[in-house]
Amino acid sequence: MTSNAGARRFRRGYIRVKKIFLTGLCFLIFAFSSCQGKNADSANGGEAGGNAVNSDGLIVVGFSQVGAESDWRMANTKSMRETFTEAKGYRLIFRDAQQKQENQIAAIRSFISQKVTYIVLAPVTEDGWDTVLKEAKDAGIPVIVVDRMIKTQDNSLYTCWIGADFRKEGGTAVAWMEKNFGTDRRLIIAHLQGSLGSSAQIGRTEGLQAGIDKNIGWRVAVRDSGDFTQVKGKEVTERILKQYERIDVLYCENDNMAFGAIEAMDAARWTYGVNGATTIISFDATRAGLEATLEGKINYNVECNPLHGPRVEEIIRQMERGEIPSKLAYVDEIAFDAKTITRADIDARSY
Ligand code: GYE
Repeated sequence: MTSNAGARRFRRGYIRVKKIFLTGLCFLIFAFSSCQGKNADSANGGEAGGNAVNSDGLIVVGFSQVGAESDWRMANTKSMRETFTEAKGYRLIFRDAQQKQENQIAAIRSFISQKVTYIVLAPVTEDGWDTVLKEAKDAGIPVIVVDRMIKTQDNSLYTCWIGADFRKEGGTAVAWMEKNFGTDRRLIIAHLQGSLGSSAQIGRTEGLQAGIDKNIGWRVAVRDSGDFTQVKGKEVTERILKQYERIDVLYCENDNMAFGAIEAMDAARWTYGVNGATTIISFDATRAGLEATLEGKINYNVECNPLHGPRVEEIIRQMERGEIPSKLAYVDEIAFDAKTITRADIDARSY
């Protein structure tokens, strides 16, 4: 009996020790795994949360720029570079895509792997961004689209957009043409388009097309892309001047292509501008564009404002404060007529 009671006591003690040991083990496993979980969260959430700063305490902005194809673009790059400086608390990683979408996609992927705080994208074309922007979204990096727009079914792929109303710019040019030429007079138009598939081209072309659809006398004799550059604008115009004897309006989708067209016209002794046979309409109204307008070479120049740096910074400031910026924001713009522009208008230009 005695030995049986001793054995029972021993077994009860053994079970108690085993219970304590197992509870302790469970506790240790639980503590270890939840601790692991926390580390994993902070690796994703902390670094990819969109508000991370780098080790110097700077906000890192990866900016994928279209290229350096025009005066407008150079002014836009300058505005971004002057805004996102270390003195103001930023580190800017600038990538020039040389007008190629594949370079922009590669730039965005490198921004993601560098874990930048914000991605700023000036897209070359509207289509083809879903895959890479999904990658940015999955990494938790906000994407601010600037200047041209993107086309996507999923609006959550970008935080917001800021830029110009290109369709309205085209409409402004058409209203001026209607005022100066009337709506049913026969009007032969040559149309120099920007980079095909870019919002600036699409909107300015749609604006003109609406005028053509409405005004029976107007006809586009020729339409070709000069890719927003002076060199291509010149080449295309040279071809047009060889093919056509009469062009009433050259509708040129930016200043640099207009400069190229002017070179071609000068070489061909073709008259243009306020005293010539061909009226030139241009877009951007950069300083050089306004000089050409004041000289009477460009008849009408519709402004497109490139100073987006401070606007993008304001969006980032809002987000840093935890506010949600407006999804779409349009910049106000005006236009200049060669007959009324003054030197003071040009002096007031900062780009
Ligand atoms: O008009 C042109 C530039 O997207 C608004 O791109 C911009 C356009 C601008 O190359 O000059």
